[in-house]
Amino acid sequence: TTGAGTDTLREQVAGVLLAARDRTRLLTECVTDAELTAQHSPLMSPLVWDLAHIGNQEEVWLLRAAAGAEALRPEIDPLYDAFRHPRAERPGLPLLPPREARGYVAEVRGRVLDALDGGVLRGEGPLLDGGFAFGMVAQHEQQHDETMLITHQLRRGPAALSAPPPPPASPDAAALPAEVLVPGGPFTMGTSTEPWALDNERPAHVREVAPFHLDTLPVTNGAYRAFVDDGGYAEPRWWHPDGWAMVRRHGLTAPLFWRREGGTWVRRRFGVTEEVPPHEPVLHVSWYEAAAYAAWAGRRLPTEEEWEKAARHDPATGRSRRYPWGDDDPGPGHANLGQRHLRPAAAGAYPAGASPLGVRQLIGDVWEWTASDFLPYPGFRAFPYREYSEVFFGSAHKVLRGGSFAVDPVACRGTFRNWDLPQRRQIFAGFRTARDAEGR
Ligand code: AVJ
Ligand code: FE
Repeated sequence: TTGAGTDTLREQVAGVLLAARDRTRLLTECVTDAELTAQHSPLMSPLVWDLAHIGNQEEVWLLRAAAGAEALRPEIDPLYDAFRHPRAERPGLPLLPPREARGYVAEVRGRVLDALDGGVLRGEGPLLDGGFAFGMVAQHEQQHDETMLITHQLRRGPAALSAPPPPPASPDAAALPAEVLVPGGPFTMGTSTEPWALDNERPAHVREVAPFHLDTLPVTNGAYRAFVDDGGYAEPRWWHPDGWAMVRRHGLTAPLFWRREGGTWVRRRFGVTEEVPPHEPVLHVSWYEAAAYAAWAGRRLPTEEEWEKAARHDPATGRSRRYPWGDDDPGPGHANLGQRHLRPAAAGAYPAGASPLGVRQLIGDVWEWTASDFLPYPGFRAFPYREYSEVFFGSAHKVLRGGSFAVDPVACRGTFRNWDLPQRRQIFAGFRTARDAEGR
């Protein structure tokens, strides 16, 4: 790379690392040390584990692998290896206490910035190409910042976080058609050119997609409530057998955090109780609940290729773009991302983020469950480690697309793939529905 090119890249890399750290500090400095080391849910790690794990991954990939430096704290690697200890067991480990964890992540970051000043980006190899390892580590930190925000949502007690409300639905939203027709035909799925795309988004390849209809907006609380009120949670015919077993086993009657109070549904949100807002996209539903709602509505979840075609295919040029609105990085007018607001915007917000066919809020607000299992694309190659994606491929995990209000732009693209178990409800997930087009 040329000198000028690396200077710009260095600034970009330093910028995304700093933004991630600002977010991490916000999430870990607003509670007491006791709350940092406590386990707020068996589904989650103590916040102090996420904190040191962020630093440990940065040490492994940026200091050791990219900069070729000697290990700083090799003895703590096993503690922060996500595959060695399930989340429920992490509070019992001899974790670094809050002060040491903060010192460790700061020490690693100082050395990473020194390596950047020392010209590490002028090195060669796939890890340094386009600053990939740095982009990957910034995304990793931001992904754990979303995980930590989920922990905050599960935490009991008074509010520790607050943010201004998102923008309202745009005035034209009420007149939008309920669904759009996405024409059939080939489109390019995945990417071979996005420099910080992760291994599971690669390579770009052509997929044939049959014509289908897709909801213009995410399914709202109000729409979902009609399913609840219609006895949806008491009617096995809408449910996948495993989903029905889950409903029965746990006595589910509504999304996670919903509670009946008098004649209304209320929910607790980051320490504050409020009425469930009818115009907001539904949140905290499992894949089973999303699929059951879709069946009740006479529809289905979109596949991930349908979702990506709706989000990226430009019918005017036939090209797949980076985002629904084009190739520009997400700005505050495009999408609700980055924990700027600690809730989804009403369905019908962000008209500037619409796709060419007029589909709204594909990016941001809520992760969207798709019908698809998490599988490799043809030509997939694990990089830089099998445990990022490859070990999760198979029928156990369902793909989510689009990103929630808790996702940072650095970890969000039209090609980005998230995945989780179909029973998970604590994640910031909702959905939209689809149906086959006639005569296909
Ligand atoms: C892509 C969100 C499923 O949190 O398990 C974090 C991201 N990988 N550390 C997860 C991840 C390693 C991953 N998800
Ligand atoms: Fe991780």
